[in-house]
Amino acid sequence: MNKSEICKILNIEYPIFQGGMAWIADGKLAASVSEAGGLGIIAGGNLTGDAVREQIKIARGLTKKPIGVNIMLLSPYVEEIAKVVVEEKVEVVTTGAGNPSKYMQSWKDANIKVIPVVASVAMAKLMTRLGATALIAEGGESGGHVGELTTMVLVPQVCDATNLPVIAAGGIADGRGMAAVLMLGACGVQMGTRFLSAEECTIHPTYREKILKVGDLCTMVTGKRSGHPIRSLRTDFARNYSKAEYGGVSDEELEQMARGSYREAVVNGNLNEGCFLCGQIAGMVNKVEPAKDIILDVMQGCEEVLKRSALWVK
Ligand code: TUI
Repeated sequence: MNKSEICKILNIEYPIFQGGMAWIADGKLAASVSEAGGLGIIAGGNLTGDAVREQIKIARGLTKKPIGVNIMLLSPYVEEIAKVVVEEKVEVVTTGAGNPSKYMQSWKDANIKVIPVVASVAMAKLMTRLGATALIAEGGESGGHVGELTTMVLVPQVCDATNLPVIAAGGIADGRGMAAVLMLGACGVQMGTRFLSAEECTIHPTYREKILKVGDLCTMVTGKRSGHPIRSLRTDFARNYSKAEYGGVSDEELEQMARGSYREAVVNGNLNEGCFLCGQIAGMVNKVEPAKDIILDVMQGCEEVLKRSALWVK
């Protein structure tokens, strides 16, 4: 395949980002993706600034290639992480779950390439105006915090609203998905759920087994009442949370149920108290393999369908 514009801007080989999955995307996973030619991204999640710094150092010990840090804007440690990425001279910052406006100038001053996740055209326009390097347009098929729109409708509208390179995310796990979003105007993809099956991804065996086994209807969205909708596996925990949400349980009790639930899933594989974040595409993730093989499989699959696509025209 020809080189994507985002590869030239970021100095990477393949236009594939690994999503900054909270509690999951550590320095080891990020380094393996970057080393394989994609962009590995360390999840800031709810880590402290120093914990993020430690993961950056781990990644730097494993690869010389560019790496990214995702800053989850609802984190209580967002201010310290915003400084750590500058001090550690991280090449790329992605943001999620909010508006990163107040940090953009300081990152740009440090020559960091800033690539916010947007879930609406309005946010895409604002980020373009504030000098973002590129945008990640993430549809609600993704795992974790989701916006209103699907990838299919968000990506072309974001592409029309900006002159920046657009990376598509949400519901993409193979070459067909990648080819499809290239048709919508994107120049690359971000995948989270597919990388849950990477050999280098450290999650509890129960989490891993679920991802490999589940089918098309495996996820649900909870948390709409709190204003922070979250897509996760349809487990007993998610069903109970949903019942509580619509059954008049107090905000405090709901908060108590959710507290620590991402970590509980990733570290302890606890199906009763853990929230297993997962995208709708998990039904297509069936095999554990090195991050490198995942990237090559998606690139080869994409090239194959793009070549065949010429058959549609006279
Ligand atoms: O951020 C994600 N996915 C996530 S974050 C997360 S941890 C979390 N903890 C507590 C509450 C909520 C989440 C788990 N998964 N994806 C990127 C993403 N960003 N998806 C949607 C958005 C988004 C939504 C609204 C980005 C900007 C935005 O702007 C709203 C505004 O106007 O401030």
